[in-house]
Parts: sequence; structure tokens; C-alpha cells
Amino acid sequence: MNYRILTPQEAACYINDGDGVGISGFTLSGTPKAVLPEVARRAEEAHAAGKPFKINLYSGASTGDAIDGMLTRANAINFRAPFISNPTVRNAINGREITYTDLHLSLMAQDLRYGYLGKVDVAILEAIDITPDGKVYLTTAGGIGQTVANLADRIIIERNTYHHTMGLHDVYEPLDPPRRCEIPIYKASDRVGKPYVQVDPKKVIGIVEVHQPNEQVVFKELDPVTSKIGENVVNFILSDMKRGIIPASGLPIQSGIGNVANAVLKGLEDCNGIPPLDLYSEVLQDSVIKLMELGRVKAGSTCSLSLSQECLKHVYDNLDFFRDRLILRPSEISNHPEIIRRLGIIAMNTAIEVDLYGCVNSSHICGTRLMNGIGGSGDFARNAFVSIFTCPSTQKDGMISSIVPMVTHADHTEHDVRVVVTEWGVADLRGKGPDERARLLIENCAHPDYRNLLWDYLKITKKGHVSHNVAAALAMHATFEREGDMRKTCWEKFA
Ligand code: 0RQ
Repeated sequence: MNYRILTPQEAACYINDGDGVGISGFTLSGTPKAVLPEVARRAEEAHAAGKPFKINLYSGASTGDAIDGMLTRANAINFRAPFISNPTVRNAINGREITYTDLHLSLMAQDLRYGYLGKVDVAILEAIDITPDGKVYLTTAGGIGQTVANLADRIIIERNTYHHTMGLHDVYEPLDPPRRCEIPIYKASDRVGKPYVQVDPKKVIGIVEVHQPNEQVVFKELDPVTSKIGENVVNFILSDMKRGIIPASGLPIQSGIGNVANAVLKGLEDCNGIPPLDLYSEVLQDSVIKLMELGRVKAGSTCSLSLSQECLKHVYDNLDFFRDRLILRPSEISNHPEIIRRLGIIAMNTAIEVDLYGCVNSSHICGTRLMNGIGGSGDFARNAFVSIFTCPSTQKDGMISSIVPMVTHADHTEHDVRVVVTEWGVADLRGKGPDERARLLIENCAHPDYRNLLWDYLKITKKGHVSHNVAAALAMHATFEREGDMRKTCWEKFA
């Protein structure tokens, strides 16, 4: 098959008002770059002519300003799933201009196949190349590429010659029930699929030529709080190994993205007591590449290479070394509960707030304002060998406590949260009853400024299996919203 070469403008003409658009990529990695700006332009022109133009946008995870930000500014998104991190789209979702569904990332491809979400009319895949018989070699992320290519009526390929990911992908899509069977991954380095996405060449409208890196990943510098959290997590893992809970040979780790995740990986780099490990995660950042070269990480299974441009170039320059060690998977597989449970992952994710029962809010500030979404944290937390949640003990100069009587939005229940770590210490909640869990969270994790306040809350609770005061449980948040400081909370009126 000879494919047509299209300009981005020509390709964008195949995307119409009301279309469902499924794209490759995961975070800033592997997303298409050329066609969607032209879709934004089409939307702006349509709006200027008084006509409607909005799409439903489906991706593996978040995208950056060049997609979510730009399409939002063009008022071109009607529906978005499953994860965001861009402030412009976040504001539009919180302002109710865009409908958003917050999904476990492992479910995105499956929900599209099951028909829970809208139709996928067009798939846009960023690829290093496509063969005449429809083999598409994706760039830096697995995402939901195979699924949207299967579901779409029309496929646009963005051939991005900047990238060199040949041989890194392992594309596997499970069959749907009742034909679903075991996914035969028994260790992080196992390859069970194909190195390409197979598409029907007849659906390919054409190829758009691109030579462009991913949007640059911005890393925050470690600070004393995040460094201490990283140290506490590493010491917890070491102590579980000494106790024989985690096998001496170690278990694969999953680490989210961001400040704390980086601090934990730095802690692993500095620690000699932990044997070389595998990573089975959805994102893989610069620090893991360094750990691989040091021999501290043996294999890295991930959905996306969330690397700085310099680090990605380093990987491309040394592809023979990394091809044996890096595996890029679809998000349905990188985050699959079956594999996470089988491999026995040590999962590390970040909380916005944690309550005295051990429930975690990862997604909504004060219960209303979306931050990013649940992402893959629930896929891992629920199914991990041990699920660790980390957060700084306070936010906004100490005016907000991350340890609260009750979370304002529950993403992870007490049943899935095994260990909580702040800069003050570790609350190991495994096998503990409600009173002991609350005590450990207050004494080991809460900031000293909030410990008495939290103990005083427990004094005014009704005692059943758990302690609770339904009128007072969210009073710390109400005080913050009213007075800007949770420390001003007063329990007397609830006693
Ligand atoms: O606000 O941006 O105004 O400074 O939330 O918080 O402490 O900088 O931490 O960047 O690691 O994000 C949970 C959001 C943490 C993230 C969350 C405010 C805080 C700051 C960011 P500013 P930090 P991080 C892997 C797995 C869910 C998805 C997930 C996340 C901003 O880790 O999205 O785990 N997790 N995915 O001030 C008010 C509170 C607050 C608060 C934090 N209690 N009240 N504001 N903030 N706690 C990734 C993928 O799935 C792809």
C-alpha cells in the first residue's frame, strides 16, 4: 500500500465537529504533534463563523500544553478522559466547560472497547514509521495506540523522524470476555506481543511528516521535605526486607512521576542494602536510566519514556544497551491488575490527603477541584504487594494538613492503603485496627503542629468499630475555606 503524504492542514480536514479522536502517547511522551494544532485552528474558524466545533479526546494519560492546553484555548474539547495535568484544561474542567471522566489508566482502552465511552472516529498515531502492510512502530509511549487504531474509521500517522524507538515496544491487547485469558508476563522483562501496532492499511488516510521532540519534562529540584520522604520510603523497604516480608532478592517497583517519586529513586540510588531491582511502572524518568547504567535497575517495563530531551537522546545514542532493558507497553498492560498482583509490585504513589482511617484522596482539592486525576495510582495501589502512599505532611506554608480526620474525596480506600509516609515518618497500617491506624498516622505522619488538633478530634468522636463524628469530620477543611488555615479549627461546638 502506498500512503498519501498529507500536510497537517489536509489531515485536520478529516476531523469534524463531534468526532471522537483517540491519540497515541502517555503524558508528554509519544503524542501526535502536527495535526491537532490544525484542528484547534479549524475549531476557532468554525466558532468565528458561528458554527459548533468540539471533539471528544481520548488518550493514554495526560498530554501537555500543545494538546490539552491548545485545544482548550480553542474551546475545542467537549469530553476528555482519562487523566490531565495541564493547568488550562484543569481550569476548564473545574469551570464545567469540559466534561471529564477520571479513570484508572488500565481501564481506558478496555472502556473504549466495551463501548462505555463514545465512538472513536479518528486515531492519530505518532510513529517512527508505517510499513505498506500496516505495521506501525510507535515512538516513546505505548498508550492506547492499538485499541484506538482498531476502533477508528480513519487513521492518521504522524511519522516523526526525531525518534528511534525500534525494538522497544511490546504491543499486546487482551481479548475481551468471555474470551479473555491469562496475560503471560511473569517478570518485568518478558515480551509477549509484537514490536508494532497492526492497523488496517485501508483505514490510513495518510502520513504527516514531523521532526519534533516531545514537550520538555520539567523536574522540580529535591528539597529537604521530599528528600526526607524518599529516605523514609527506602528505610521502610529495607526494614521489610530485614523482617523477611519483602524477599531478599527484592520485588519490582512502581514509582509515579514528580517530586517525591524522584526523591525515592534518588534514595534507591544512594542505598547499598537493596539488591538490583526491576521496574514495572507506567512512567520511567531520567533517574531510572541512571540506575540502569549503575546496574541498580535490571529491567524497566513502562508505558512511556517520560525523559528529558537530553536523557532521551542518550538512550537513542546507546540503544543497543537499552533495548535489552527497556520495554514499552500499552497502558492496559503496564497497569494491568493481573500482572501487578502476580509480580508483587512495591507501589509508590502520591496522596493529596490521607485520613485517620487510611483513605487517600489523590485527585480533588477540598473535594471539588480536580488536580490531575487518579492516574495509574489505583491500578497499582489495589493490587500491589505493598502499597505505599507518600505526601508532605503539610501544604501551603503549613496552613493545610495532609493528615485529616476524613478525606474530602476518596480515591483509595483504607483497604488499599497499606503504608503512609511523610517527612516525619512511616505509618505501617498493615494488620492494624482503626484506633491503632489513627494513632500511627497522627504520631508518625502528621506535622507536630497538627497532632494535638487531630487527637482532640478523636476525643469528640462516637465510638463504634471506628471513631467518627459525622458533623465534625470535614471541619478542618471548612475552617481552611473560611479562614485560610486549618490550625484555627475548633472542636468545641461539635463536642
Ligand atoms: O500546588 O501546584 O500550587 O504548588 O497540589 O503538589 O506537593 O507539588 O506534589 O507534584 O507530586 O503532585 C497527588 C497531585 C501530587 C500527584 C499529586 C497542591 C500543592 C501543589 C502539587 P501548586 P506537590 P506533586 C503516576 C501515578 C495522582 C495520580 C498518580 C497526582 C500541588 O502526584 O496527580 O498518582 N497523583 N499517578 O500545594 C491543597 C492539599 C494539597 C494541595 C497537594 N491537601 N490541599 N493543595 N496540594 N496537596 C502518574 C500518572 O499516572 C501518569
